[in-house]
Amino acid sequence: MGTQENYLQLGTEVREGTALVALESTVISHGLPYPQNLETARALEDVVRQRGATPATIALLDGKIRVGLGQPELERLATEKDVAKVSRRDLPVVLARRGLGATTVAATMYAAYLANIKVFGTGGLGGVHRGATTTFDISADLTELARTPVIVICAGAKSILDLSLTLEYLETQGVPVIGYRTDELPAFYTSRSGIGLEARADTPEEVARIARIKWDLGLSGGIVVAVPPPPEADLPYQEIEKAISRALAAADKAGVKGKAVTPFLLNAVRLETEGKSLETNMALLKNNVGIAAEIALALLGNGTEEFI
Ligand code: PSU
Ligand code: MN
Repeated sequence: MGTQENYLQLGTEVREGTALVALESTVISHGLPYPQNLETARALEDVVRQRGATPATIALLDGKIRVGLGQPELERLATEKDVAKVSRRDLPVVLARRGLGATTVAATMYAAYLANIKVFGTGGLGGVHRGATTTFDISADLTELARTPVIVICAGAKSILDLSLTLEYLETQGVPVIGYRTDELPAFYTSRSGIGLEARADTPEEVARIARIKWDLGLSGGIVVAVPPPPEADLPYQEIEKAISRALAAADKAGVKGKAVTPFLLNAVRLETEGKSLETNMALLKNNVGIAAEIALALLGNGTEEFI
């Protein structure tokens, strides 16, 4: 791997583990409030371990991409005020200044690829923002999915985004979006979006098989596995939509731009829906990383019997 190794530091558990599951850190530093962010970061690692897989939480620290963090690093990410939000473009900049950085889906995918990790569990994906036709605000998560070979297990995306345009963009970029035990794109807090999906898988093995074939064919890039929130945490569509419109109006009024848009909206939605939405957020994260662990284990099987 040449000089890339100079910037990559794997934790002991990651070096020794199999069935690795990447976990992101932007959700810790910019997606959830303290102390639920720290509790969730720990709980997600535990869920992965309980399923027999190995968690690899990813962040930037002291000029290295750290893959597998200890408790002190998780605590710093959860509590420090000026943690950089690191997407693909920010990786070299924050490494050069040896800053503390929380990785987005895009940067976590790239780091996972460097560490040879194929599976990544998280909450929500970035996407095409509403009004992107004039703002050009399209998350780098989508272009990363087009080029980096990692399976991202998530609850779709929040409807702070234009979900139809997000799907169109992923189609253009050749990224399969697979509904996990569903035929409808989940909209993060709710299993309902009204948008149908053409691909579906009902078992981790089916997902592993699709991934194996994609990569065997030499098709570059990732795969989205979209998992609805667990039934007990599924919130009514109407309730969430109201909160999201208010959050969007607040962002518009405040003139928020660039990388600040998503954290601003996440925070505004959380304040609008206090309590319940946070519970849903934590529940779906745990559910998603558990499924990610199962997919990582399924990928270990060689799967040849399916092709005989
Ligand atoms: N959506 C969520 N929760 C999150 C994020 C998105 O519901 O925590 C985070 C993820 O890290 C994602 C990033 O990769 O925001 C996208 O930011 P942007 O839209 O600036 O690309
Ligand atoms: Mn953006």
